[in-house]
Amino acid sequence: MGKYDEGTRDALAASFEQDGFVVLRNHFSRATIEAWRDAFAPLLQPHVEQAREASTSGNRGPGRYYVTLPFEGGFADPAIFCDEDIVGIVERVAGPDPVMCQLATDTPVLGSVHQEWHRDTPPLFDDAPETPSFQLAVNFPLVDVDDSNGPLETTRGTHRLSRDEALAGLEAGRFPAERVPMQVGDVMIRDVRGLHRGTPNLTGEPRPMVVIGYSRAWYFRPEVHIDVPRDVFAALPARARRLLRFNPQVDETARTFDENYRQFAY
Ligand SMILES: O=C(O)CCC(=O)C(=O)O
Repeated sequence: MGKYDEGTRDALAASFEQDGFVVLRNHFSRATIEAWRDAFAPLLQPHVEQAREASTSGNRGPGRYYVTLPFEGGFADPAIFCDEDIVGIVERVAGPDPVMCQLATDTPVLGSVHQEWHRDTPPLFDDAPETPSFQLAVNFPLVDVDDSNGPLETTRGTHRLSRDEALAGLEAGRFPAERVPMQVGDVMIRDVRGLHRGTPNLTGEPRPMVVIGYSRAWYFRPEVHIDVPRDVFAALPARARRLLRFNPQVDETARTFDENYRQFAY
């Protein structure tokens, strides 16, 4: 049981088709997301310390951290990654039987700057940018996000254009930049080809944004994966297990500080 009926999911998918993203307001409970925030804080800290020791700041550009989440505890809750409304919309825009391929966070801290405008993936086929969606990101913040702490800045309708066309349209004002403030509990579903960028976090508090990646049934992204502990996998409902089918199963999750998903901007 989701929150939305089939007609509402159809309407949200239609809005996605047009804009390249859709925001579900107040979708998850604040208590659930605050538990994620509390579990996330100790995972970020070693990355910040490692960067400080190396006299840098950020593993994803200045003041910006990409941190993979271990697939365990609340982070492996099928009520989140297998949410019926979210998967219902993902299936409408990226086809039936999708694959979940990524569970991570993007966190700008004080000292972060504007990213370059970018998309997260190249087109599926050279010179054919208008293909239907094949790679989606589901984003939700672990803190309230407003102009002060680095809201995502995006554009509407650039997800099925070439990079050059999208950038020219942005420059000419045809696709105006739009900041997306989000409250804890809000969820954004976006085509990763939409032109977007991170903005600076001007506060002393990190701004973690979860990213769950979903791909078309046949699309495999070797640059990301989720280590799924066998015992966690075995306890999941069938639909959740199916979503995770391309991921390796492991005895236990690794705590690695070597984030190797570095090539993310196209
Ligand atoms: O965290 C954000 O607001 C955007 C991050 C982003 O677009 C990226 O790192 O690719």
